[in-house]
Amino acid sequence: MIDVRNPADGFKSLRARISSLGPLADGDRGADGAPLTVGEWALLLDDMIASPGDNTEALWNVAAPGEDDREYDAIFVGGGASGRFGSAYLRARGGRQLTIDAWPFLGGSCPHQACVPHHLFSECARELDLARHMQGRLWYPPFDDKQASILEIIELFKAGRALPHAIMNWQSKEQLDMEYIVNTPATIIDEHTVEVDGQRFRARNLVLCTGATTIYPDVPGMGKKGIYDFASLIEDLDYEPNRCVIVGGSKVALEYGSFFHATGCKTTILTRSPLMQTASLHHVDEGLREYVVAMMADRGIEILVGTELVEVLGDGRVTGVRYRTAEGDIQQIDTDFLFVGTGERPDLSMYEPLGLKVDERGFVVADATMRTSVPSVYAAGDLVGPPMEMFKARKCGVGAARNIMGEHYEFDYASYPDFLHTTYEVTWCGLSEAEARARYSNVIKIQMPPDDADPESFALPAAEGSMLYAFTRPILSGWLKLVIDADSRKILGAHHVGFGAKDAFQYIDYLIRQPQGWTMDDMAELNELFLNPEHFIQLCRLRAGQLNPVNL
Ligand code: KPC
Repeated sequence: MIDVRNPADGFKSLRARISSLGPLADGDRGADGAPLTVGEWALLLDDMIASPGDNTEALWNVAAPGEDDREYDAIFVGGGASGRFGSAYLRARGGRQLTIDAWPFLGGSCPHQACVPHHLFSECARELDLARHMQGRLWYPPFDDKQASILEIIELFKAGRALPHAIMNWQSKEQLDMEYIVNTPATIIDEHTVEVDGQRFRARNLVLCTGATTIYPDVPGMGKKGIYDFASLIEDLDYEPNRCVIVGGSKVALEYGSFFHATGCKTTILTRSPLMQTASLHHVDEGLREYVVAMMADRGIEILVGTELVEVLGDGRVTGVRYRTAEGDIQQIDTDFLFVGTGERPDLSMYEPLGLKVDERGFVVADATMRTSVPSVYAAGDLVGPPMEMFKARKCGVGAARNIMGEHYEFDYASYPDFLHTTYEVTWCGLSEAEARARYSNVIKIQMPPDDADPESFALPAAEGSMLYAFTRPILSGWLKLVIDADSRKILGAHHVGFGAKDAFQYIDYLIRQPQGWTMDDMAELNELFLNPEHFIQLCRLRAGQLNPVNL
């Protein structure tokens, strides 16, 4: 073990080792006798991630005897978004926690393999899309897609990911006052006891936060080289793919497919259900869906709906796939890269001693207080099922912490704002137009472009980040819709395609879900920062004078 709290062990000897790993900027070098800085953590973690075999010692950040001898209120098994936020909240409430992670850093898969690289890829997809579209105009050079490399972007990410990891370890220790042990797995002994790095720890409660991993379709040829999911893509890709096939119609499939294709790697998506009509996405407006899918097809992505992967071809390495079409024929695509986006499930084998109740899909059953079927055991994040989203993971962890600390707190995540990225940012909340019409008799919408416009020549929304499209090919400049109950004037749903609206949707969702609702007149009273990405404020104001509002 390495005790990162201990000045002799953690500060002094570790600092000497860190210094040997690479150069440190002056601002990153910690003073003698002071805890590790973010820069020092980054060098250490970079080395631990790159050479796990040479870095098998656990990092201990645990109170020494006499420093805090209280019983632990909770052990968080897994230090990702749920475990870290739950731990921080419990600690802030005056409790005592211990967080354990098999990786050498806290923060989980988000900064290591999931949300952070995904956002880097989506930004690349947007930039590449613009560069390709604008090539030869203004200052844009001819677009050479041979210069856009999936492998190079992944390597860029891997070279930089130790920094966010370092911030998580540093912040959790120095600012949030958490106790943790990382770089070692936890073994569950019973509902109060966990063994870590050869030592047993006992707590009033356990909070299980170990996430989920991609499930691969059970078809012949699945073990070959050249098959990746979002995690193994980061860790294992070692060649530049020439042709991509994606199996699955999940958010991950749309997002990664848009990125791969934008780099010039021709991409085909094999999906059973139409994109964005899968059970995992709720409240998707059909107009928004049609625009998103049409714009993916416009860019040349092949989307084969109603299809099923039947075999992966190749001798050791993928050379093609065979799939069944909607009509029942068997077809083949030659490819050197198969990406799996068919959803995720947790591995619960480590929890066998607990005898937890599990649902029919394989997720841990937990109630709204995050309690599992075992009274002192809570579960949080991807372990309890969809949505596999950051807000849910973090708030589940916090919910468990609040209940453990004596508050009765229920977290209902049945309704939430949602988003994905293609080459656009796509955001939505509340009801789709069809859902609103099924529930209310007098629904109007504010939409751009309107249904009767020719979107190829209707140069709006021209939202922020799509102005260049608006002035070159208006249909590419985005799409928006606000759904309103004309009788009460309450906003029922908001739907947007175009860059920059995600921030606003966090707040719009909260406001329209208030018990008293939020009206188009309330929206019209806001002060827009013009030009703004989603135009909703000024468009509501244009209609707010009408006693009986009609479509815009
Ligand atoms: C940079 C960043 O916030 C992504 S990593 C988040 C991990 S955690 O704060 O534990 O949810």
